[in-house]
Order: sequence, then structure tokens, then C-alpha cells
Amino acid sequence: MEGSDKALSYSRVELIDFEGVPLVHFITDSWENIKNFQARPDDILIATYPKAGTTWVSYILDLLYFGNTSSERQTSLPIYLRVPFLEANIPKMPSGVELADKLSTTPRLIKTHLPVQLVPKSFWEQNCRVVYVARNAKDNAVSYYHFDRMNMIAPEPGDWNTYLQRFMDGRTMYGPWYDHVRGYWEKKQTYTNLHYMFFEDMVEDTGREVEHLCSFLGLSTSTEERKRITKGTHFDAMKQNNMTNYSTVPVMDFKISPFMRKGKVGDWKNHFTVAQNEQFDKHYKQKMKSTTLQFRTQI
Ligand code: PPS
Repeated sequence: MEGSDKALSYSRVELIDFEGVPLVHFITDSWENIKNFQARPDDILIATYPKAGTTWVSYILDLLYFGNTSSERQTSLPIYLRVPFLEANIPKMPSGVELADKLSTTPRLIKTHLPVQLVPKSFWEQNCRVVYVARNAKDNAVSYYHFDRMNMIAPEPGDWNTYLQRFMDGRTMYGPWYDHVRGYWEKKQTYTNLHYMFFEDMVEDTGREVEHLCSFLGLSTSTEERKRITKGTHFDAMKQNNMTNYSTVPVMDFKISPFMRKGKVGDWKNHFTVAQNEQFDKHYKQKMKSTTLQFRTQI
């Protein structure tokens, strides 16, 4: 079956409130396994609100650590198997916990979208390094909308206007963007092993961001290697690469929208009406008034 035909055999699910966060039963059904996940001190947790640049940073980290190890890894192992999605528990696929437990690499790279308060406590106890990527709310909302349209196990997104209102109300999966980005920002004040990155900075100068990442990770890489990684993880390269473009995942219907969609800063301008933008800005100001966290909606 083609990816999109397979996607049709999955059905959409409802959001359920879990400890104050809207999640889906795939996650909550296996919550005990997720919560009790045993992290190791050298694990690296890649944490993001969905659609903030998770795959991009995952691939950068994968190349930094394992780019020179085996070409088979690069040519035949999709990124979601190299970097397990901790809380994923999708029917007919191995769960994230199972995949992570089976990883034989050091370090293990593990992805999560869980808000900071739901991250399994062993990551903090083991003082694991955490790489958090945040993306400005407007582009994040647009990207999430298109993803929910094509991801056949996501809750039904409705039309853009309805979706935007839901995003503002925090009724998208994983809850309010505002709480997510602020939660990790505040955590960083006391937990020093957290590197907070911005999607916009990565688009502006990927090489610089790779360099910052390397100094956080204590990796020394040559300028040539960083250039090679920057080139290999460029949007166009990742879109063409079947190991990073999610074309092998059965639940997504690329006829509706591709996973590697645009990769831009400012695409929100093609979606927000003037009225939506005014309303969003007003709401945003209120939500983000007591934080030092700043985003760029254009570069
Ligand atoms: S997920 O499903 O939450 O893991 O998705 P995530 O990877 O976080 O986000 C997907 C968006 O990131 C864009 N992307 C990139 N942009 C620029 N350069 C590179 N290399 C890159 N890789 C992924 C991807 O296109 C999605 O954003 P939109 O705006 O929808 O295009």
C-alpha cells in the first residue's frame, strides 16, 4: 500500500485531559511505561512543542554523533528509528519506550513533545542533557495546522480559523504553546544542562547554531564538518532524503500536506488575516507578559 492509502486505515482520535494537558489515548494508555522510563546519564533529550524543528535538530545531532559511523544508518534507518519518540505508542508500530530501550548507541538521542512537568523524572535525576527547540507561535500554529490535516491519527483540525482559536486556547495536543515554551525556559534557570534554541536562529544561520550546540555538548568539530552538517540538514536536502522526510510513516497523508512543508520563518503571513493577527497579538501579549522569553516572527 502507498503511504497515503495506509493513512486512510487509521482513524482520528479525541483529545483527553491528562493532568491538565490535552493528550491522546495512545499516550495516556501507556503512561506508566513512559513515566517510569529509565534515562541514562549520557542520554540526550530533544524536547519541543510539536512542529518547532524537532526533526531538524534530531538529524543534526544524529550526524554530529553518528555521521561517520555507518553509512547503513544514514541510508536505511529513518530518523524516527534513530531518535525514538518517547511517548509514541501508535498501533502497528513499536512504542517509543521500546525503541529507546533497544537503542544500542551512546549517547541515545530521544525525542519528546511532553511539557516540562510531564518529562519522566529520571531524565532530571540523571542530569541528562536536554536540547529544547522553540519556534515563534504564529509559524508554529500554521505548521501544526497543516500537520494535523495530514496526520490521520491527530484530532480533526477543522478549518484554519477554528484551529487558530484552539491553538490560542491551548486545546491542541500537548496543550498551550505558551506554557510549553515558558516551562522549559523557566526550567533552564535552575537546570543548567538545558540548551534552549530557536527555529528562527537556525534558519538565519544554521552553522552558528550547530557551533553553539557543539559547545553545549562538549564536541569539537572542524569547520568542514560543521559545513557538511549544515548542508546535509538543509531543508531541501532533508525533503529529498527518505530517511528524514517521514515518507515511510504510514499515518501521514502527503497528498494533503508534506511533512517537510516549507521550513520558513514568516509563512504565518500567508495564513493570518489582519483581524486574526490583531486578535492573536493582543492575546499573545497577555499570555507572555511576565516572561523574558522573546521570539522573532520574521528574520
Ligand atoms: S514534529 O512532527 O513535531 O516532529 O515536527 P518538527 O520536526 O518539529 O517540525 C516540522 C517543521 O520543521 C520544518 N523543518 C525544517 N525547516 C527548515 N529546515 C529544515 N532542515 C527543516 N526540517 C524540518 C518542517 O518543514 C516543518 O515546518 P513547516 O513550517 O510546516 O514547513
